[in-house]
Amino acid sequence: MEKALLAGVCLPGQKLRDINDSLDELSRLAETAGARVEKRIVQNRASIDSACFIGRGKAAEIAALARELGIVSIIFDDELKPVQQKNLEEITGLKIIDRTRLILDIFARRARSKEGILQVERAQLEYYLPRLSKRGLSLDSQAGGIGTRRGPGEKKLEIDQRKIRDRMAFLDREIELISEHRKVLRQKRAQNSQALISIVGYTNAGKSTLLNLLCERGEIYADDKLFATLDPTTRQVKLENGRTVLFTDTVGFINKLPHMLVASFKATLEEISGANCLIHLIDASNPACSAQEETVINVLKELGAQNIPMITVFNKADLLAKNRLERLRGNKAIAISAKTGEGVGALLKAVEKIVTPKLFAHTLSLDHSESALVNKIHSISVVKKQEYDKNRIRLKIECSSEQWSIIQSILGRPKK
Ligand SMILES: Nc1nc2c(ncn2[C@@H]2O[C@H](COP(=O)(O)OP(=O)(O)OP(=O)(O)O)[C@@H](O)[C@H]2O)c(=O)[nH]1
Ligand SMILES: [Mg+2]
Repeated sequence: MEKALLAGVCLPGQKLRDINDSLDELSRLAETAGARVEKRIVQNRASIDSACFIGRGKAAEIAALARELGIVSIIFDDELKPVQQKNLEEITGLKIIDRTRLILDIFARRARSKEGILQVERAQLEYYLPRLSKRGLSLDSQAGGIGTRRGPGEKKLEIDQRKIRDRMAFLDREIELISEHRKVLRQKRAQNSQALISIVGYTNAGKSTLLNLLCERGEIYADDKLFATLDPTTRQVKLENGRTVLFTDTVGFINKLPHMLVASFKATLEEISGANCLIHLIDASNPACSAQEETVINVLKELGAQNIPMITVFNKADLLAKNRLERLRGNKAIAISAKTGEGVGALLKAVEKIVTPKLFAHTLSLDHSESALVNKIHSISVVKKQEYDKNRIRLKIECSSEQWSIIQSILGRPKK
């Protein structure tokens, strides 16, 4: 494993505790990418140095220390400007990686679907483009991430500026097609009155674990890793009232989420902005959970999803002290454990309340020649009573106004 040093800056008004929480997270990101963190350094500064991010002297000091400890890369907790990165490389002679690059590399390793791979590549190219030297992108800086193992989303990127621009335009068109396709799927679901519930939250909050629990299949990849999930997964779940709804688990958010990822993951993130209801899952056992909650709310605003009905859910209740759990529940919060299933019934009730449309009672009287339609009516509405007499099949049903229109069109005429 390659050794790395983490570097952060503490500006006036910032709390050292928050900087340390952020470095803890950076450390997990670095480990996920395959590095071993040997040391962290935080510099107190009045402002960011426009040329080197940290002071030039500090950079030289870090380089000397790194050499002594056999460290090969310095990872900065913020996105560096291209010029800062270049200057730091020159001063230290070491690999300079920033938070954005680290996250992009992890995304590239995790991407499995065509959609994920295209979107990651689009974000990577946007990151690399302003970092190209006149000579073109040096292969060094392209291979300059942590480790050498390549994932399916990681490929050798184009090195010519013009070619990169062409490729980005091509990717934009492909992503637009995926986005259109997803839109059609969402419209179809809406026509079938199937509600879409999107599980959102900070990375590692337990979103995939919850979806596994809900669909009782246990096949969705969940792991104690950051960005375990990139591709959205949708599963049908039957609520207690018999209604079938769809739950989607999608990519998690993180503090300082690179803007190019939000932009290029458009197709994936529309599963959130097109949902009927959001479950905001919070890892209540994480000491930084309030800051994480705020980050998620801000990203949701960026996606234009702030007005979708949202249920806030505190997860990992099994790890919480009893008094904390009692306090949460005393405040009427929904606290669950996606691991043990505790509290999940209350969550499903809350979902049911939001997504269940107003139902109306109707009576249908069908001819025996129309008996083939009875199964269809069952699949669309809740059949309360079904009777056969000599001449007719009589049904008492409950359904929404949209479902009633569908039933009427199936029967080919208004039928009372
Ligand atoms: N103790 C405990 N662990 C949990 C619970 N829910 C999830 N976990 C663990 O938390 C880790 C992350 O879970 P995931 O379901 O992969 O989290 P995620 O939100 O999908 O994460 P990303 O896909 O990375 O965004 C895993 O190790 C889970 O086993 C819970 O209720 N209690
Ligand atoms: Mg996941």
